[in-house]
Amino acid sequence: MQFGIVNQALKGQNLCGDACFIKEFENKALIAVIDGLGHGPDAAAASNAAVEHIKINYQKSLTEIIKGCHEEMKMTRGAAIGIALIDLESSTLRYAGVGNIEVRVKSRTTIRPISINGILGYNFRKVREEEFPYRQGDMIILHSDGISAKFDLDLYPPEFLGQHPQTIAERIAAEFGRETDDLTIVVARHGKEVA
Ligand SMILES: [Mn+2]
Repeated sequence: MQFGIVNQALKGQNLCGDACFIKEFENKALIAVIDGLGHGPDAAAASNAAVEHIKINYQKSLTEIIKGCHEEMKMTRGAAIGIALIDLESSTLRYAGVGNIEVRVKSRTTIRPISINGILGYNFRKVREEEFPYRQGDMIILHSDGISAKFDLDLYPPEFLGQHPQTIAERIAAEFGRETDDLTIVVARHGKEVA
């Protein structure tokens, strides 16, 4: 898999309240993006608590991981979280999210994973885990609300979307990054883009 990552703190802050975690294992790739409530050290403490939990529990189901993060984050101010699991063996994409982490998928079919409302560590009731087909060349993007809601993959020409995920992540961050929040975007793709 190829990945592109941009994770930057709000201007004037030393710590980023957003965090991300990527793990490749057994023909799978797990991608998590976490946005600690607000910004600064307290937001970073919340998102880092989630990352520490995922680091040692990445092989569990997305539902179990999210429930575990919720328990770990109870002493923090909480966070939004989105976790995608790409399984190259079963050609599937699983997604579960709580709060305002956005997911975009570029595929031949329309795939639109959705996060449910809530704040992990605070008010959270259930997890909804969805499964979609994953084809070689499909591109998955997870981002925090540091990227404007105006961002749309259809605004970019297909030639551009065939470039390396890091190039894509940096351009989207430059063009749709909001100046009032921490920003995280992860772009992932396995193999060449299929038109
Ligand atoms: Mn945010």
